[in-house]
Amino acid sequence: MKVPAQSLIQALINASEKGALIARVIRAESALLELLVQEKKGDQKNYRFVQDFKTLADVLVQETVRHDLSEQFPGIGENIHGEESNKFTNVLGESISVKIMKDQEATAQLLCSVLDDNMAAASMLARVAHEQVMMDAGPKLEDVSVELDLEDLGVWIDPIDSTAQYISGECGVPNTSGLVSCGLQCVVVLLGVYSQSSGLPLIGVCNRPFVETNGDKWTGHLMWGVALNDCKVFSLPYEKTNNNKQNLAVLMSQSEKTDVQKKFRASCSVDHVAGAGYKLLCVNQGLADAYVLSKNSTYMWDCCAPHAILLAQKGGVISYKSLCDFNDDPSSCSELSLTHQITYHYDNTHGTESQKWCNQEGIVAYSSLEALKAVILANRHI
Ligand code: 2IP
Ligand code: CA
Repeated sequence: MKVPAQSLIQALINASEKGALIARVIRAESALLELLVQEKKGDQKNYRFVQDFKTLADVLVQETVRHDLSEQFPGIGENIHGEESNKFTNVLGESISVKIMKDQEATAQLLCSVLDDNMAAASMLARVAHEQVMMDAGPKLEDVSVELDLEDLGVWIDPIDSTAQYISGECGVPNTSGLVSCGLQCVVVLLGVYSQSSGLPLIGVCNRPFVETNGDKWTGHLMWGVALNDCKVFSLPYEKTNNNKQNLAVLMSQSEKTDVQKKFRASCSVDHVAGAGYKLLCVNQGLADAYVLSKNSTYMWDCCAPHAILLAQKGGVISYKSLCDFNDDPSSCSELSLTHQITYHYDNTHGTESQKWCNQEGIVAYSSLEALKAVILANRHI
């Protein structure tokens, strides 16, 4: 069945905004947040963290998106993959699958059993999950006139990227380039649509629930993009905001290998900010030219949405390995960009459950071919 890309983008935007609302409501009630945090166990553990958290916020956002998209696009639900499993174990040791029920009352009842009979909290969450949310996509949406084959679509959701920042709840401070190194501002709800046949990302919606605060309430910001054959559209006019930097502005994880950091520092300005999604989004927004990660610590749900926006901007995401393997003249990197984009449809079957879906060979996100060329040169620096 063919569906207009315009209506799918609008539905994704609305769903991401509902996710952002849930994230804000839970954060506003700190006692509730503490109540909701459960430690990840076994296979679901992201090995880099001593403690990793699975929050009800994550699961609730993911299941709300699944529910809302499925209502409008029947059948898409089976092809929606999220970072989280929707299974929760309550204090009585009962295993409960969190899902959005047919009405608010039924959802509240279900959540109540996860929340140790705290009906007040359950009702509050159920109310937001069933709210009608409509968000303006901006004038660029009218430029999207293509249709999509619904059966070919898959969706990756990262309900709350930068979970650690979300839980610690600090308010970060932007530096002079506009980058926020840590804090709630690094949290992003990521919804990415890809083609099951090509594996390439098609649509991305990145919603930051916490951008500005008056000390009491937070407001957010959203960016979307679509890259479908000749239809390449994104929500913001692309303004390169790091013009004051003479060197290539590269983002890296705090935990990036020291030799890789050293190599890039020799010719680039290197910054650390939290969150894989936020780092990618900073490249989308022109706050950085590239994000380089040599390790396998990002996942498909982290990258799919901002990757689609980068493709709309004529940038992209390739693996760090393919960057290192590229021996040709850097000015011919358009071929590399054309043939080596990261794809989202195959798992790494040998890994544990969470390692299956990681970007095994690292990633390099770049805002343009010129940025990719500069990254290739910087990476060759001895
Ligand atoms: C994490 C989160 C981390 C990131 C890691 C992601 O996702 O974005 O911040 O590490 O790669 O998988 P780093 O900040 O070092 O780049 P989540 O918070 O959803 O587990
Ligand atoms: Ca993540």
